[in-house]
Amino acid sequence: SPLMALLRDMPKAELHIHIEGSLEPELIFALAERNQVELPYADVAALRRAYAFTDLQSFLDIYYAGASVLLHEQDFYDMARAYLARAVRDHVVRAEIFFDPQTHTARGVPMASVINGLYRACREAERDWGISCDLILCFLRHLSEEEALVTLAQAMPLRDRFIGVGLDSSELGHPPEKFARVFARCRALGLRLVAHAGEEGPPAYIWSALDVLQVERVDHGVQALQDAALVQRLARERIALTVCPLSNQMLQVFPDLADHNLPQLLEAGLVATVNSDDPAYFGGYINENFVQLFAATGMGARQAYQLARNSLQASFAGAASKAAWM
Ligand code: ES4
Ligand code: ZN
Repeated sequence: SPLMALLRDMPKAELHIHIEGSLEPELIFALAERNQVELPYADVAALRRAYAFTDLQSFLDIYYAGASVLLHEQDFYDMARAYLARAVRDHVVRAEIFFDPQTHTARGVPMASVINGLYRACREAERDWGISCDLILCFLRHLSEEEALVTLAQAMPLRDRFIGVGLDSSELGHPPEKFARVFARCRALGLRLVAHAGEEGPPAYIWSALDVLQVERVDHGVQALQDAALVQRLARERIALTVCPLSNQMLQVFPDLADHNLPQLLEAGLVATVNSDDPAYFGGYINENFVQLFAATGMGARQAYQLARNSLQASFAGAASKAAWM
């Protein structure tokens, strides 16, 4: 239909993609073979059968197991190259890519292998396909702030190879304020700041991401609608929410896409965007998120244009790039 063609073809930015969540089962098994890593699954089909999630933690356990095959700079390059090729097909003109260094440094992988592999894939994709991309380093919130500070120090020799920092992993019990000092240091370093908040967690976590961490965007943020004063704050300050519909469905935040609150977020005047989160695990890349969300909720062309415009506007690309896209 014309609407589905519009959703697929319109230029868009992807602002919420965990690169380790783009690892397809076939690539997981290929890298396991190449690196002689033993997996607790017999084959691709057995791994896929394990993708039956009940909440965020049940997903994270399998996501960290999948990432265990990444050892060398070339592995990180291959993963990011595959994602960026896929994003170009979905008419993504700008990608801001999360990575989880602590998942890898904890297994003895050097920080430089992680960042250099991802960085080379970004520069080559810009050269080969014209997509604009940058990296955002995420701290794992189930670990301590001291461990986040060590991670930041390890990344400092490569400071020019990522544009910002984020906060991800298990939300409940790990509020943003646990990371106040490390985010203050990142802010002083001129890094852009984002954090996951209000995925499973309460509106209070979104407030502290804004007030304590001073983030510029909120990842997920769908629980904001429970707090009218928070909605007013997000709308007034034009703080973008990077919403991930298929992720929310798979992790039972909105078990039925028809009940997703993205239409209400837009109606409330919020700068909502559509993103894929972990596309290899949640059943689709960014265009699949758009198509399934619109099919389920009955939104139309007006909302499609609004979401594409929001994504480009909320990106950390330079003003000249944004002007060229919009
Ligand atoms: C994640 Cl869906 C989600 N939530 C929090 N942290 C994550 N890391 C990767 N995917
Ligand atoms: Zn996420």
